Amino acid sequence: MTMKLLMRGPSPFGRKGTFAIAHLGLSGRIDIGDPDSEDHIRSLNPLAKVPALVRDDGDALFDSRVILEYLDTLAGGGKIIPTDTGPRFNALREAAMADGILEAALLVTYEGRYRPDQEPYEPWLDFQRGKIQRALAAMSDAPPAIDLLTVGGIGLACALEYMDFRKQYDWRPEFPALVAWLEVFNATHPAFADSRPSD
Ligand SMILES: N[C@@H](CCC(=O)N[C@@H](CS)C(=O)NCC(=O)O)C(=O)O
Repeated sequence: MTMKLLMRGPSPFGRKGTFAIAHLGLSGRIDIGDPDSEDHIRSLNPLAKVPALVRDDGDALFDSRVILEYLDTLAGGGKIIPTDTGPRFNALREAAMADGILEAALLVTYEGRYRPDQEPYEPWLDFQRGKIQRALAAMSDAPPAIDLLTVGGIGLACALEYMDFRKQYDWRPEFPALVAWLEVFNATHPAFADSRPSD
């Protein structure tokens, strides 16, 4: 049985996985597709979130951080998660910060999606946008490496393009250094564009 990464097209957490698969040269070993149904993803992940990676034995791994660590192991280790202590924990902290941006951005989107008949609750949106703003400022001051790509850079690139896509936070005017960072990222890793959601 081939391994399969289950995700849904626009999922930024899923994109971390689809891009990492390409970047690590694992495309021939792992299929990518949608879950068959909500019940399907629930049966694999009680949290009912994508992505989930179904392994050869049918067992599923989640969440995206665990999946990226597994992909790194499959690729021989030390590729997107450094092995030396200093760089390793720096990359893991960057990844945690990027995931925090994504979580806050997702909550901004869900505020409208799951309360469709109500006025947006601005204090909650501001609270989430404050997290995004502070984390982007920190990452703009010390951006993740691009050439020696780690989970930190993967997470940040997915977070920035997710906010371009869903428009939860207009980050470009405020953070020109990150605009430049993303341009170099895309030029250095053309496979990233292939993982961009289309809808
Ligand atoms: N911490 C999780 C977050 C995954 C997540 O929030 N996925 C979203 C799609 S981008 C989802 O499945 N949401 C459905 C839900 O919250 O029930 C990860 O890193 O994989």
